[in-house]
Amino acid sequence: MALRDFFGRLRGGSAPQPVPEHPQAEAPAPLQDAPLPEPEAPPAETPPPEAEAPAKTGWFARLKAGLSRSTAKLTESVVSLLHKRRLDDEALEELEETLITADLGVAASRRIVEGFRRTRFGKEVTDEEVKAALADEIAAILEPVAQPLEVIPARAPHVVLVVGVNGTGKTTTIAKLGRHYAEQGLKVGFVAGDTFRAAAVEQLQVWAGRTSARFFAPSKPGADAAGLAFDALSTARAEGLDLLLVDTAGRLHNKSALMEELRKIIRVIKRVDEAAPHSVLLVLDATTGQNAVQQVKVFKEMVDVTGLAVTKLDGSAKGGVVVALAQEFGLPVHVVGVGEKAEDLRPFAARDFARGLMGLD
Ligand SMILES: Nc1nc2c(ncn2[C@@H]2O[C@H](COP(=O)(O)OP(=O)(O)OP(=O)(O)O)[C@@H](O)[C@H]2O)c(=O)[nH]1
Ligand SMILES: [Mg+2]
Repeated sequence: MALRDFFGRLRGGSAPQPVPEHPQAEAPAPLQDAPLPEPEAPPAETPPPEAEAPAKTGWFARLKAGLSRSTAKLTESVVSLLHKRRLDDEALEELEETLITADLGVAASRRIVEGFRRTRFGKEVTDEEVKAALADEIAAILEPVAQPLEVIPARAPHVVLVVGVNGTGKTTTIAKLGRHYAEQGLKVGFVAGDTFRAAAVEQLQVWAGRTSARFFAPSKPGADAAGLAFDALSTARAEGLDLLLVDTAGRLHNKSALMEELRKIIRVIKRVDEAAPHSVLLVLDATTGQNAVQQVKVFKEMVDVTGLAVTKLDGSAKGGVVVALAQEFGLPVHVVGVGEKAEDLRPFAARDFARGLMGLD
């Protein structure tokens, strides 16, 4: 499988360039004040034929390392629960409770256990079998939602509105996506729609500089975000940008104010392009566990969310929530974040994720 190009299909534009990874160059300092990785070595013109293998290993190792806390919590309890034990009703009930405790959600946990019951009931299973069978059940839930973000440059530009509560990783995700698509040769623009906080505008501006993205800043702090988005999209059209990523404020003083602001942005950009925004990406922080489920409900009421990005799967013991999200909403999960470096934002691969969650290779 080509791991490099499943970030997003590009349609209607020039063919996507391969984006070689540089596992050997992954030592940027942790992001602090200026949350930026050092620019990496430019992509090699012709990746060596063996480049695929290290890339896969590098990414999967990072995913597994990122998920390790979730994995430890989940697999240890599952294995100790079922070790040398026949799979009877009581064992399966306990398994269901364990999965719920690991943030997989009630519906998904039930579904996984039912699948497990069909194939294994009454049997004694080895630890490895348990993990592999659970990973298969989890992958079956995740597969339908593992869909790349589809960017169509012919939309000139494809507009992605990025929403989510504050601190989930919206700005960082915009920066990482922007860099990825810029490396593929797209002309990218960032809109600093979180206009109230000067620091938020600066953060995005720094990223724009590093990514050579066109940057659209508010005229003054607290300027109308919708007006800014309107101007940015008009200019982006005139300048022939391919992709416009619009940042938004995570928190206004209350929910209805936030809803009003987001709806106004959408209303206003539709005056420039009726089909925009082409994607509404909701960014969720995995460390919040079940709270992420609640956030999807709230944002779905506000705007037409088209897909999810789940960040901070590293350092979270709550990676299982991705399974709950998939089961409950069926929304595409486009990308996952397993660290602060640019290459730590990755396409969501169902099987890798399911196996990583169960601690399998
Ligand atoms: N460990 C880890 N940190 C992340 C990840 N994604 C984002 N972060 C960090 O989370 C913090 C918040 O990220 P931002 O991108 O500023 O979040 P935001 O949603 O824009 O926040 P507001 O603008 O305050 O609403 C930053 O310190 C990021 O570096 C990730 O996948 N893993
Ligand atoms: Mg932000």
